[in-house]
Amino acid sequence: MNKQNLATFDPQLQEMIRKELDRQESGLEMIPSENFVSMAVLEALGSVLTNKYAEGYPGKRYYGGCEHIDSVEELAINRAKQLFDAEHVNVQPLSGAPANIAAYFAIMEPGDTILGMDLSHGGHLTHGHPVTSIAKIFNFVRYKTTPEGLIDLDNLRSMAQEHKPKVILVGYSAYSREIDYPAIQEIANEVGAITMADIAHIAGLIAGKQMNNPVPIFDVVTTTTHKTLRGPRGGMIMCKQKYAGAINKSIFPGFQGGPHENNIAAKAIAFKEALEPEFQNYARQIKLNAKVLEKKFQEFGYKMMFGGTDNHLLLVDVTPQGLSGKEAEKALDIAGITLNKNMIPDDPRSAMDPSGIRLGTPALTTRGMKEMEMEQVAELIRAALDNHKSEEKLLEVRNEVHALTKKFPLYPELV
Ligand code: DSN
Repeated sequence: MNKQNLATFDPQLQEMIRKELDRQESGLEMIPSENFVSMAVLEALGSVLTNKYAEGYPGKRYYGGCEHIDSVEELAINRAKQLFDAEHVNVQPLSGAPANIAAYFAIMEPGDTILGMDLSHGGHLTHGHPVTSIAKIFNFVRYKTTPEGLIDLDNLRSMAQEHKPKVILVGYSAYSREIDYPAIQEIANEVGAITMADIAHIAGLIAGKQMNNPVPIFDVVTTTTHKTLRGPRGGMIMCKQKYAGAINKSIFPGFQGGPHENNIAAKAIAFKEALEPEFQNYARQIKLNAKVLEKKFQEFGYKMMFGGTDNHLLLVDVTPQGLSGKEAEKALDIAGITLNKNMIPDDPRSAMDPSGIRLGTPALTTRGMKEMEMEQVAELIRAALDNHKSEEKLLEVRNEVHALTKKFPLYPELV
């Protein structure tokens, strides 16, 4: 076995990691699906649990030597159940897309119809975008938001009556409003559909009791664990007991092989962190910070989609500022502010060069930034957008960004 550490064995790679750490430390991370994990989560990810094969589930494995792995996985499951009030939890999905795909196969047959939100209105690729492989297997019918940015329940009801879907899917990756789960469940009951929610973006806000929780109501709920939930990169499925067997079989042996138990241990740590009362303050602050951005953007006259935000993110059409989403992303990148270009509802432009930008507050809130800093962040965004043609001005903004982030050290243990 190689006995050298990373620094001596592979300084080339270590330097790449150091540069990425420096980028994360010195910039303003505003991609709403990103966050910064704790040292305890990092430690579990780098633990010897990565060495172990454990196909199967606790108590029913295809390999020997799983007694400690079983304890780890059971701990993660029990903490997730407590956190979300779930009847059944599968912590093995490798990430959000595999979780969604496995869930579809657990509750549908090929050719079945599923009603999901249009991508440009905030849905996700795995919610049936035609470019995905699953769109060839299931019949995705897409609903949209109203011009005011709401989910039109009357329209959803008539679409459900017309298409008789096997599944109604909610939960979005670029939508900034709350979701009325009981109302959706009522529509599903009327047409005999299974309800599914993908809460990947808002799981931390739900765990922190700042947004409605679909888990006790809906049949199946999928999530990632690395966004607002602030755990390791990974996925999870929660469901009613009646779907437990189908969900488990769909994950393994249906789609995946050996679970990544180092990752599952890191999930268990993130769930313990999210069960602490302090996490509720964190989730509350994410929303307060997003509201400050909303207020400032209103002052600037920015065109916010869905009329603003109830969660951690904002979707802004930057066309009136005289640039595309791609140009805005690039200018902000030069200024040290990281976010992503994004389609706006019924975007006339393409996905690679759309009209909007999507930004959020979970990562900056983890650093300890509050309302006062958000006011400054909004001004920095405006300065970058207003000066997007001047590299010199963008670099001046970058200096201000560095001065701000210096006050909020991220991983002092690692520098
Ligand atoms: N890629 C994630 C996001 O940024 O929203 C969703 O999978």
